Amino acid sequence: MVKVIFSGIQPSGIPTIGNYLGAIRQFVELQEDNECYFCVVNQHAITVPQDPKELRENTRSLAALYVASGLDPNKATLFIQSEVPAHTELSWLIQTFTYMGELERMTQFKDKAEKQSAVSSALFTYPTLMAADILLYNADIVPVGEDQKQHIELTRDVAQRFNNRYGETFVIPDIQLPKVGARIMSLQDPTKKMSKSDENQRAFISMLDSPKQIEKKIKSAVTDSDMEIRYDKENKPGVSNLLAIYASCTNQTVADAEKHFQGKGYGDLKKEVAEAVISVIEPIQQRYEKLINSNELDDILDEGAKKANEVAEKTLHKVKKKMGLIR
Ligand code: ATP
Ligand code: LTN
Repeated sequence: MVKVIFSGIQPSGIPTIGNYLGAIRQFVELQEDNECYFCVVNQHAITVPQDPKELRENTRSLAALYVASGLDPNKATLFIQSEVPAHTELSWLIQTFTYMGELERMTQFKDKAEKQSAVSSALFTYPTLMAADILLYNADIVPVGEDQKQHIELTRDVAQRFNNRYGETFVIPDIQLPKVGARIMSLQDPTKKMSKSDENQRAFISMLDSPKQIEKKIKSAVTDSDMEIRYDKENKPGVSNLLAIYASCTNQTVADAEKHFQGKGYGDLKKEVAEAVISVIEPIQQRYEKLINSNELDDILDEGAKKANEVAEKTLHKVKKKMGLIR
């Protein structure tokens, strides 16, 4: 049966290989047999300060990377969140039945708030915008990395609450995690997830890094002082992360990757991980270069926004009617 799929990535930087392996690659598979919506969630990015020029560029880059990674505008709807006003409007409505206590428990909020000198109220209500994104399209499935589990659970809770209060309206979405690559860790602190907004450039591999930069960053990745290549996240987080990246890039299990490196040293491991990453990323970069300044990209995004607006408007109208907001 055809399922409705929704997911989004923030243009808070250039996507990392974590975003690719944990999210975009699944999107490409899912578009084949499902009704898919993939969004550049720029209004999520502004929950922390952004430079307008950079935000505009990163938004375009992310859209181009979606297409360069294999998302096909004939199969999936690709669009920019701020071009579909229903998202922010539904977010407000959802806030009226989301509790402070629920939002206070969100670990992403706590992590991000800690890093800000001033915390915006939008960072706090962020999960209600995410719920709106998902619920507007009646999504059955939300493919995301493990870090987003709590937000999806909250989305389910508030959707269920609305349905109980106002009658069946929202589809209750399920999360879908990737088998390998659900959580790629920082190269500099392998107990933290790899993040495109990390201040330390060496902590992440961006999808637009050159092969030289990739080699350098992996070479300087934190490992440990013993010499054994073994998957053990507790005691060997750095080596385990490199194994997970290798396994994910070469489409094998972590156990197979472990076997492959038996008897080899950290130098070999790093060299092969870099090669594996480069061979995944290079063809994407070639397509990206052709797209980034093209009118084709604008046409794809215009068409995507048009389709998304049609679906989103319908759901929003239904919700407003049930809440007594339509004259
Ligand atoms: P930011 O640095 O701004 O917090 P981010 O790099 O963490 O951003 P998001 O835009 O929040 O990325 O996430 C986009 C998608 O990529 C989500 O589905 C998320 O789960 C997935 N993702 C992000 N980082 C990783 C990672 N290190 N490993 C696997 N998946 C990831
Ligand atoms: N919160 C997510 C990004 C995001 C998202 C969404 C993912 C915003 N809206 C809707 C899936 C569905 C993040 O920080 N990774």
